[in-house]
Amino acid sequence: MSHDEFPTERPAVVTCGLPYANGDLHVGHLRTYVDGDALSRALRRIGQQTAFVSGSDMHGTPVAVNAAEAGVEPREFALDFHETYAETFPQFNIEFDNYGHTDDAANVELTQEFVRSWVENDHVHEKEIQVAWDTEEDQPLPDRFVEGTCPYCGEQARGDECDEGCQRHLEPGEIEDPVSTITGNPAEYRTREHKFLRLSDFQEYLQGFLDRLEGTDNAQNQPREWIEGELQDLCITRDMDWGVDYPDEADGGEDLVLYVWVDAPIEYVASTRQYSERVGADEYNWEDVWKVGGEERHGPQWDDDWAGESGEIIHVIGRDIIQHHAVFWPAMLRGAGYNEPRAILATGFVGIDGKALSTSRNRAVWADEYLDAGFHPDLFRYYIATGAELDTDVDFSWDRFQERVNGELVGNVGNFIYRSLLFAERNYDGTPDAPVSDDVRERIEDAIADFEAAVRAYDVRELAEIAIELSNYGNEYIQRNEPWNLVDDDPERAEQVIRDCVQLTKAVAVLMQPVLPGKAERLWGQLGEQGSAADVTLDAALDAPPAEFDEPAELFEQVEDDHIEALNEELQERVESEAPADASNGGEGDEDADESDESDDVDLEPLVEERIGFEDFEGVDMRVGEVRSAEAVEGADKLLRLEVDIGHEVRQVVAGLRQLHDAEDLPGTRVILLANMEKAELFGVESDGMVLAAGDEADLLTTHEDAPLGTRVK
Ligand code: B3M
Ligand code: ZN
Repeated sequence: MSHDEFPTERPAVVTCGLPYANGDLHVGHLRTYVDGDALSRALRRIGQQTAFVSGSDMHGTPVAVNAAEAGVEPREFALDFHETYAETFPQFNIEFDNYGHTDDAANVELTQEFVRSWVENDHVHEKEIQVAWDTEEDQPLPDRFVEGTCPYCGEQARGDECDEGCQRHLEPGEIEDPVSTITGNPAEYRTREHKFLRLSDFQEYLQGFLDRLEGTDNAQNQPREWIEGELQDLCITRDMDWGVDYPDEADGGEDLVLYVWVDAPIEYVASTRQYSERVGADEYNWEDVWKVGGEERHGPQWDDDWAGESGEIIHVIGRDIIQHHAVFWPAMLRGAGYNEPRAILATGFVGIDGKALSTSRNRAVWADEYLDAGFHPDLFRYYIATGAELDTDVDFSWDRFQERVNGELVGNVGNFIYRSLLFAERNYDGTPDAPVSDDVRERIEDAIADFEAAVRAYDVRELAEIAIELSNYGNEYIQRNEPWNLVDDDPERAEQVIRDCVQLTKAVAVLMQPVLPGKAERLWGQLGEQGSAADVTLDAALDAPPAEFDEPAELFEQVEDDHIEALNEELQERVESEAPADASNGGEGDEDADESDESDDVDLEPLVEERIGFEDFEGVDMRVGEVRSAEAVEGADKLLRLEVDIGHEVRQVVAGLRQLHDAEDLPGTRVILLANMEKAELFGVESDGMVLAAGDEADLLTTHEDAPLGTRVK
């Protein structure tokens, strides 16, 4: 079965991944919200009833760890950030219909209801598992309180996620060589009883779900691999105080809270419900979106009757949390008789000046910093929305920002609009009384059709570019027709040309609104339109503009060189002031917004005390090699696939170097390869050996003379 084309008869909800309320927002966070906001506005524009919701993620160790570091109670700590976020988003014209948080009563109650449903439907069971424990502090170490080695790829990982390596979710007890992040001591594993959601109950269902799922390819394809084998149970409880209590009625578990990834996505539902309750179910009914109509169905098969009964759920998330949204979440919904997501859009990360954004290195552009610089929020929105395909990384640099604003917004759109409206106002006091030419009408109709197609394809970049292309056409049109030369010689023709230009301007306003809502509103006013540009649908692009309007002002301002120089210097100084040996944070920075940036000391790993014999060392076969080729591993933002020549043969190796080395620079580099490493498979690619590198920056080991390829290292 396939989904109906937008706009459908049923309401839609667009949600954005909930930011952990644990640190300042930066441009990396903002990407998801800009895309989500633009998409929800665009859906409304094509006539789809749409709510746009999110909220702050208040629970879990991401908040608890940082609150403890700050010496503040988690609730107080998280609420503070929640309030800041709620104020910051609108300053970027990111306007949620509801922005809640996971610790409010609405979400706590709904979460407990979900869990009770799973228990009633027999999807929950109890199991004894090994839980990491800090013996010095005598406390359990859930999730981010423990770090160690990922059992799947061997990279350094957090207790519940392999954030530096293969990006897998890790279950409690899985991480190897666990170390407490509280004391730095090796952690011990102790037996504890926990609750599990039996994901294997949903295995078959999930296969079908992924076939139906729309959105970005990564969200559909990556999970296929994860659900190939039998699905592991999901541990839904933690030994912590901070979180939503495991519901008492659901037998036992009194001292347990729910895993943060249980109550977090449920906030999507709770937030929609809050919106619905505020505006009234007649205007927007959350149950029409989230609940499956008729009696509950829990069979493993998708039931075609479901189609048409529930609304359209669209999740916009960072691409590091696909597994949670495309595997765990649909199972959670299904297990409680709720509707499933129609689409998941997993956005790429934001880099800074060609490198990964890293808050611990202060290589970040902060939301406040952008706003303090005095730039209009729409400029950032435009840059981010059009900087790359939605699922691909975007690099942010102030230089490129200036170039794009000045070239595309000031030079193209601003120029066309200003010329057209000024000419119209000076000569006709507004829109001249002439019909729109067929060519221009058709060009606008095409733009409308393209816009609809882009929304249906969830292509935010494309839908942002349609207005720009139309304005480009407008510039060429005005240039070609030279109305300034026609006013005296052929006044009728001049009127016609300017009428076309004003119509094109109006169409640009209508089409650019999802990405540039503030600027569209202002342009709406300049056109003498009544009401808000946010309230019209696409047809307005072809409606006649008002006969009269005032003299326009420039819509966009040039970004000046000295401004950009100052911002570049500031960023440079900040990055340099950070100790280079500080821990790296990977690319997304979504959850590490406040990792310590105080430490100036090089954090050396302690020496291993246990000595090994020469025979042990002899068992390690290290060879001189040379990289022949390097390319990204699809779907893994940290991994490169290398071909390394080691004299005897060329080995294929998967290495976590992607964020740290440019793939183009690697061919020709001499490296040391651990040749008798066990083979492993990462993201479906076999790795036959391991390239040796030092530290978090993956400083590659090499030789300094010209030992032939394949020489053994001893
Ligand atoms: N709070 C942030 C992240 O992992 C996390 C998202 C929850 S979405 C339900 O990006
Ligand atoms: Zn891993």
